[in-house]
Amino acid sequence: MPEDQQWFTHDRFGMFVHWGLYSLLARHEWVQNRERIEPERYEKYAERFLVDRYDPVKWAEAARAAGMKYVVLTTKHHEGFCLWDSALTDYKATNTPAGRDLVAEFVEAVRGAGLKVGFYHSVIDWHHPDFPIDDVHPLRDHPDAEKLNEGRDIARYREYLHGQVRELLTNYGEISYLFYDFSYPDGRPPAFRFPGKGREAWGSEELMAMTRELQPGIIVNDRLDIPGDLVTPEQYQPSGPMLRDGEPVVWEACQTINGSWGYDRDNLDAKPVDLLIRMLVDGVSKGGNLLLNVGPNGRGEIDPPDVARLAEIGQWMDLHSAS
Ligand code: FUL
Repeated sequence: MPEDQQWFTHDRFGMFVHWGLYSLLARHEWVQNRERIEPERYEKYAERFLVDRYDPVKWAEAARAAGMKYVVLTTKHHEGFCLWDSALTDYKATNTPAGRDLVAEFVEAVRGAGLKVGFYHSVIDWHHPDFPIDDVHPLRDHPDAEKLNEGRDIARYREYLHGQVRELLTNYGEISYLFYDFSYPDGRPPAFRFPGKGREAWGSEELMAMTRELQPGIIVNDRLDIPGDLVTPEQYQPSGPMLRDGEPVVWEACQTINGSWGYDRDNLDAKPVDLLIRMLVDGVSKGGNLLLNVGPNGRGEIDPPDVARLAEIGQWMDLHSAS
């Protein structure tokens, strides 16, 4: 890895934060898709986005207490809602009762805690009127789906995507890490079978070049349908060092505490803390990082049991650290 990226394999442990309108619905970040909620109906949740318990200083404290060194926030998930004050859409936190740029506050808090700042950004967008309706779009079974799809122009969406990334990488100082994301629920290779998906649709080469130009030294993942700086096994622990063309490659497992990335109120599947610690140790022993997720609730608070889990991980880290 180039020198300015070496912090990543040294630090090894980061916090992933999935937070958006889906957190209000409190049952998985894919809820709009799973329940086929039409954008006009779904966007009404924005009127309830009060974030009265949002205190990113507490998030950063919880990360630091666990021994994590970087924090990665969903600036926009597949639902399309933006946590920052984008000039390119009205579908954003500033137009909700929250009334402010939540990414700006996040960046300040994380940096203030001495941690590195990372962004997650979805290249899929179920709200944008130019994003194609495919068979994993919430409108897939709409009686007029075909008609609604007419005139959707992926070039316009691509311009929006690039413009928003430009905002995120220009207006918030140094950003150390970027997790671009697409995915399909059944694990099939991303539907490059759909027009409007994949490297051409997203202008991946250009997007990657812009990312590096705006933030030299940034670490970018591999989900633009072109290689990145690392590979991102999701919700599984690789059985050994990961290879690309026979050569070891930088990798980071992203893992949930309970199987859901977004806040899932009734979920009782939290992994025990000793398992979370084993996952970290196991990954590090095989040359990987762990990006462990929390899903704050719709009011902006990380569930107290998760905060306690993170503190317990931190106790283990303290006990076993060399200095
Ligand atoms: C996936 C997404 O579809 C999930 O919702 C989550 O964000 C995970 C980290 O990446 O591909």
